[in-house]
This record gives sequence, C-alpha cells and structure tokens, in this order.
Amino acid sequence: MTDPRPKLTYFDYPGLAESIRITLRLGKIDFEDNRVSQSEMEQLRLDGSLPTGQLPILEIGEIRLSQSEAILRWVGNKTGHYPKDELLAVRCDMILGAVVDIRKYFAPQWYGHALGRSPVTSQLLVALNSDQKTEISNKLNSEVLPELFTRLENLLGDEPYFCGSELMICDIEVYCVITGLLDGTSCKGVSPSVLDHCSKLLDFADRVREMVLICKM
Ligand SMILES: N[C@@H](CCC(=O)N[C@@H](CS)C(=O)NCC(=O)O)C(=O)O
Repeated sequence: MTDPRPKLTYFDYPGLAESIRITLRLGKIDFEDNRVSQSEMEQLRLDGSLPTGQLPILEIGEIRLSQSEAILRWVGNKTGHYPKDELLAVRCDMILGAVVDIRKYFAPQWYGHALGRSPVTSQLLVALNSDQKTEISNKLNSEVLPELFTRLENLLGDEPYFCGSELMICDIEVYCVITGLLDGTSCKGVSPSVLDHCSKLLDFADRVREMVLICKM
C-alpha cells in the first residue's frame, strides 16, 4: 500500500521548512506545500492542530508530525538522504545539532525580542532596544558566526559532503542556512561576510545548489 500524500504546513518563507521541501523534491515525493499566514497559524494552534504549538507540521494521513528536525529525519529516511550506517547517522545528527545552535543565535535578531514569541499568546516577549539590537548584530558578525562557521568548515574538511561522498539531510540544512545568509533572508543584521573565510563551505554550498536546482527543473 502506498503512503498518503504528505501535507507540509509552514509560513511562506524558507525558514525551518525549506530543507524539508528540498528533500521531498529530491526524493520525488509528491507533497502539498501548504503555506499559511501568522493568523492562520494561530488559528491552527487554537484548534489543537499543532502537536507542539508551532510550525512546521507534516501530515501523513491521520498522523501529524511536529519539530522540523524530526520531520526532516523522517523524510530523509524515506528518500535515502539519511545515512543507514549508525556512525554516519550520528555524524549527520551532530551537524544538524550544529545548525540548531547557529539558528539559536539568530532568534533575537529575527524577533527583535529576547524571548521570541509567547507560546500562549504569540505576542513578542521582552523587546530589545536599538542599542541592544546593534550590539547583538555586531557580536554576531564579528565573533559568534565566523567562529561557528569555521567549526563547520573544519568538520567538512576536504570531503564533498559532511557524511562523505553522498548528499544527506545535514548538507541540505547547512546549505539552507548558508543560502539564507548570502541572500539576506536568514537573518537581518547579519552580513554574508561571516562566511568570507570559509571557502570550502562556499564551494560546498555551490555543489549542493547544483543538486537542488536539478530537482527544481
Ligand atoms: N524546534 C521547533 C521550532 C519551531 C518554531 O519555532 N516555529 C516557529 C516558526 S519558525 C513558530 O511556529 N512560530 C510561531 C509562534 O510561535 O507563534 C522546530 O524545529 O520545529
């Protein structure tokens, strides 16, 4: 029996869903790309349709999955973009964890607030003033992100992808963060120059982009 057509619900921007969309397309899995507004998301939460109160969610028939990393791993398993080898799988998870850490640093910039949105009301919590925003942006650009990307560059080494010769979900996730920084959609106030010293990572992103563009054709 074939699986029901999956339905991915998220906002109309790349964010935490883009790696899932790309992996589904790479694996030629037909899916509904349901894009909602903030108010539609709040309604879904009120209806009790969001298992952990957030987006993205992936519905497969009656099953509703939440948490982007768990969804990505499920999709990667389906499409062959998650390693079967145990040690490569944990390496893949390690890289995914490193991307979560990078995104954690983006949060105050994304929201302009220290605590993001309230899980109860969706209101933004603890506003940052303009001096604090400038200080955060300076620290991200001069210290935090150059170091985190250097660590990723070192982990990549001279391999084409993070788990060796084959493209995996961790590569797609790193690619999404790098692409968002280069085109300015990942995080306002962060300069693409945080990647200036990472030539291997930039070459890697070009390599992944080629694969991604092929699946868009
Ligand atoms: N750890 C969660 C984080 C999900 C998350 O923060 N989602 C945000 C959108 S990027 C959200 O639903 N925000 C709306 C809100 O909390 O009101 C995941 O990876 O799925």
